[in-house]
Amino acid sequence: MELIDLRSDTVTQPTPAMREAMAKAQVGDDVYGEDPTINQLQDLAAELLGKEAGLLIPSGTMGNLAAILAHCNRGDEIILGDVAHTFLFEVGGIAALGGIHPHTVPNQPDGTIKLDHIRDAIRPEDSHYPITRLVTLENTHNRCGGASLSVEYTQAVADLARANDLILHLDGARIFNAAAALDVDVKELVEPVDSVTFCLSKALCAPVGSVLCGSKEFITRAHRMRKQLGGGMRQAGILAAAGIIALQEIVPRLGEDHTKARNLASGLSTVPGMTLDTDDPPSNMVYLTLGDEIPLDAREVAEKLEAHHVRVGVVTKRRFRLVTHYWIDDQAIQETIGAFEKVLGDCS
Ligand code: TLP
Repeated sequence: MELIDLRSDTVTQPTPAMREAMAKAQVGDDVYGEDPTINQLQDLAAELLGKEAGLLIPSGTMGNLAAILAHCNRGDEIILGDVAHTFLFEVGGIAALGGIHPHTVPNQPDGTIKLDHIRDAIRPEDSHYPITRLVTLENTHNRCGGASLSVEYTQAVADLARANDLILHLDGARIFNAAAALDVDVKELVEPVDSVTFCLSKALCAPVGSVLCGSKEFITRAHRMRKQLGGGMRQAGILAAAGIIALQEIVPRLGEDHTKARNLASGLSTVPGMTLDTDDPPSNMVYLTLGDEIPLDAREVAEKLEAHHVRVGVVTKRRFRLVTHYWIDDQAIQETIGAFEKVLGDCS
């Protein structure tokens, strides 16, 4: 029996069309800018997002880091949410490698940051303070249940940033999920931001890669940062070929993953022994918490689910994250609900 892997959409394998395109990809030395498939992917990404230029980066973590390094000087401060991926899960790279000071402000449950909190975090001119340089947002917001930030909210943050001479960067690892969830053109969602990173290797099934987009002048600086971080690639057109298929064939179907997440949540909402954050998940993520009556912790429950061929993400001692994606079909959703019923039923 095949494993149903709901830990993340990062576990997605390349589709057969991707593998074929990878095998046939024309390649060149990208450090010389000579890989035609990478150039095609970068142009396509920039065009889809309505930005001047794009840059293929090995990962989302490196994309955010290269962007922030390209925008900031050592000792600068950036404002970001207290459960932002860049703050929680990027190994403190901005501080360790860039000397950049993170100033966290509370993320609201819908992934936003209150405008007043951003305003209050901006440092006045004073020799005691670091210089506030940039604000980052995350869309969809991973730790906030996969919530999408609207065009209006993003624009309001951009207006505030501009009025205070700040740059706005977007961790748009799952920006195409946000566009699908909100039913808007992705261009509109990213129009207000100065730079955006999105990932090809999450819900979009490509094996590797993220693309950073922004102005030509910014991408030239980010290109230098990518090289400095050791992220210059050579014949990576093999990877870009999968990325092109991701944008052409996987982006249009992301809504199906959201429907599957809603079906999963609706089935799980009737299972005793746990509480869902919401039974109407905003994109492809379902978060849930074990009830007090369950004597096992999340890791122990996860081990038992694995015996039923279901693998889930353990977030904390009592919390799980389940992410739907291309390789999860309706039957897998039903089997997952059945596995939870069995495991929690057996131990309550
Ligand atoms: N997120 C991963 C884990 O790191 C938690 C996941 O399974 O969701 N921004 C956001 C919003 C992300 O969710 C991730 C990956 C990244 C950036 C980093 O991307 P990679 O893994 O390519 O460095």
